[in-house]
Amino acid sequence: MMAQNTEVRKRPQLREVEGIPLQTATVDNWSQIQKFEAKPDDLLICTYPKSGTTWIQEIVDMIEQNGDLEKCQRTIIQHRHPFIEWARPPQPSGVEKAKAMPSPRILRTHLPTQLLPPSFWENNCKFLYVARNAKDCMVSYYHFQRMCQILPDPGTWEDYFETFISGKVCWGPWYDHVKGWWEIKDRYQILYLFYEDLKRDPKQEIQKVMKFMGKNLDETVLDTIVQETSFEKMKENPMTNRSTIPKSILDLSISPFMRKGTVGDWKNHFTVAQNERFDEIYRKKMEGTSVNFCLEL
Ligand code: PPS
Repeated sequence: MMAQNTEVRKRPQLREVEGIPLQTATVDNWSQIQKFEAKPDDLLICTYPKSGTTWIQEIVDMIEQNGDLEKCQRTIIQHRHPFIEWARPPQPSGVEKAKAMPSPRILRTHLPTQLLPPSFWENNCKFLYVARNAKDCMVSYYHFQRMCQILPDPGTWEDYFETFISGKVCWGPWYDHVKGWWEIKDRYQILYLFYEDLKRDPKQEIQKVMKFMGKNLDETVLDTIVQETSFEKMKENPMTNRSTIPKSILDLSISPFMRKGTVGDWKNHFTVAQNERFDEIYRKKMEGTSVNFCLEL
């Protein structure tokens, strides 16, 4: 019991920027992040947490490397595309890693539109956004926070349900994130994809990404990318499954990072009452937007 309490106390709390909870080191580094100098040929992968970031990163990298899996094995996925708001001193920050990277750069963020460094808009960069339905996101985020020692302890599923619906999770409310990127998608170079579409028809979605990146790959290369970026392959791949991360950061014995990779796992977690309550809140929060999500395949 004592040990459990100590563990809870060791977990960090979040701080806010413009009402959005973020990790303390990110907030401490905020002015450097806001001054980030984007370049016109940057491609920024944007996601709400647990929406398929790792998946789309591997897809983008495989496209970039023309389907050469060996080149994609050069380093773990987290090191391939600098995470611009990442800060964990004394390691180099995401901004510093991006600065050191040769162009054309592929970067990533979980930031909502209102917190993105302005130079991304000023340089009319390309944005690749992946959205996932809120219920599966919540479930995935819950299991992630159970095992991610550098985020707050999620408490019980019932506790976390309340935390998530009120948007008091790292990177803020899901609703505003997906709506924010959706509403500006026709004003900027934004390819807006859905996790559920990637599951249903990976080849078609990968083709969209390929075109967006200005690449043209053979059918056989595309087929290789579809195969190598499947959940099963990525779960076995030490470069994508987070197995090299120290237990003090990600405790994979609590929950694997590559957990289920399905659409509709929320049905194994939501009670009937939680589902009704969620749907009611969702209707209000998502009123007036045309973005639509698929909850089962
Ligand atoms: S993070 O921590 O925000 O970067 O996490 P993120 O990568 O965005 O999301 C993790 C979830 O995506 C699932 N995933 C996949 N699903 C299907 N196919 C592939 N290839 C794939 N790769 C990762 C991963 O399993 C997490 O979802 P859950 O529902 O927890 O399994």
